[in-house]
Amino acid sequence: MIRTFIKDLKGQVGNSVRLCGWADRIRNQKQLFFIILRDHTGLVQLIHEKKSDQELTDIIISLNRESAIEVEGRVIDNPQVKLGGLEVVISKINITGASAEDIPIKADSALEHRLNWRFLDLRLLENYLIFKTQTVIEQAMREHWLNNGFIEIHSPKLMGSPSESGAELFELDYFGKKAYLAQSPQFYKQMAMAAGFDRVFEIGPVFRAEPSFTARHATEFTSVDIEMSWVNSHEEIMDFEEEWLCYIFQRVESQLSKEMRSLFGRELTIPKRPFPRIPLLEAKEIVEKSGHQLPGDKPDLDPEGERLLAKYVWEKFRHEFVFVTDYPIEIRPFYHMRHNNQPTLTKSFDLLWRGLEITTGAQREHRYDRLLAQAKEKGLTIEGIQYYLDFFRWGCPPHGGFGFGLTRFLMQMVGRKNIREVTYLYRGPNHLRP
Ligand code: AMO
Repeated sequence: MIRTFIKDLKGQVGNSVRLCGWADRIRNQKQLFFIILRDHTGLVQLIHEKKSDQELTDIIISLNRESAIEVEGRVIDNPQVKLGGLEVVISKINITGASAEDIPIKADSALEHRLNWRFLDLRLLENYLIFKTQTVIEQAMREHWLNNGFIEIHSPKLMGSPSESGAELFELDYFGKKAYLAQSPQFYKQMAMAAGFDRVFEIGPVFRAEPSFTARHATEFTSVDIEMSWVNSHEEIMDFEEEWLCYIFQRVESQLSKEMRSLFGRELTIPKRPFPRIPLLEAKEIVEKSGHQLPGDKPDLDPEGERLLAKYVWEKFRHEFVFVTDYPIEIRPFYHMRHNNQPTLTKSFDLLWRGLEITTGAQREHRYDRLLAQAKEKGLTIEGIQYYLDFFRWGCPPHGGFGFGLTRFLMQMVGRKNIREVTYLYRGPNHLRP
């Protein structure tokens, strides 16, 4: 008999079906057994009358919660059953993977404990929906890129020299030489512009040796990167990102809104264009006016500043997104292009969603002499990055792009407070297993 998914049972009333899943709950009553069966598509009530079949009764007596089972039975209408108004009368049951009696986690176990038993934690249907949402997000991203002339690249994650600054680098022994894990595909996506690929994207892992324990930092995460040629400013990159994000929202809304509402209690609002854009200098004034003193040594917004800015933007524009633009050169990498008329400011931006930074982007400096001067000014060892600087010596078009934290975006999309909850297997300073 072919397998039926629980979500499709409605169309099978009166028929015999084969179901595969986990014994979510088992209720042993005087004359009846009730089993709630779970597969990745939902939950259904199974029922067995004890005296009808002793052999079946014996099997069910031995069944532990969370065992993997295959069941055959007849689907019957029962409006009193809360789970979909139907139930399945068991005719055959096969315990294909018995579960040990003591399940090491409970629904209310602490997050750290649940992460140690991630395979069990992921069995929750809400957790499955997180990764289903991620799948739809990535599919939508790709659709939009393909409709707009992008091609996909896979750049190496083993590098002979750092891709961003020297900090946050994982170093490893590479046949007796030093190698590094890529912190970003930055240099290699720009190489595609020098190669004439025009528009590229990559979804892949990046590594940051940040000894950070916050709810929004991981040492390995999935970065979504794009780079596009023949742009005249960072404004065009922001325009592109807005359009791309709205497309993603529409796809998630049309495919998953019902499930998101019932499992996450979340209503999605498709953001309106244009998204507000505020230069960093002005953003800092807004934050300080609302009574928060920014730390003097770092010319950036701190997390509290980002939260207050989001509050201001919501009150003023009723918008959950804000682009913060024109960062000073001290806090931007050497490859960001500078404003012609204001050479201490870069043509760059961050995108915040409800106060969380999800993107960094910029127009890049593609003029060799200027790029070299900017690298020297930042104190970089030119020898190590000469291969990168060479990209700009034989005809490179003006270009720009962004890096987007997929996990952070997903966190906001599904309304979770911690990056650990939306990462399949989180990697942090204290997390290398499972
Ligand atoms: P940046 O370093 O800002 O920029 O990274 C881009 C985006 O990645 C996410 N992010 C993180 N997510 C989880 N854990 C972390 N430790 C972490 N660090 C960053 C954020 C961030 O906005 N090369 C540039 C991008 C570019 O200019 O194209 C870069 O890597 O969402």
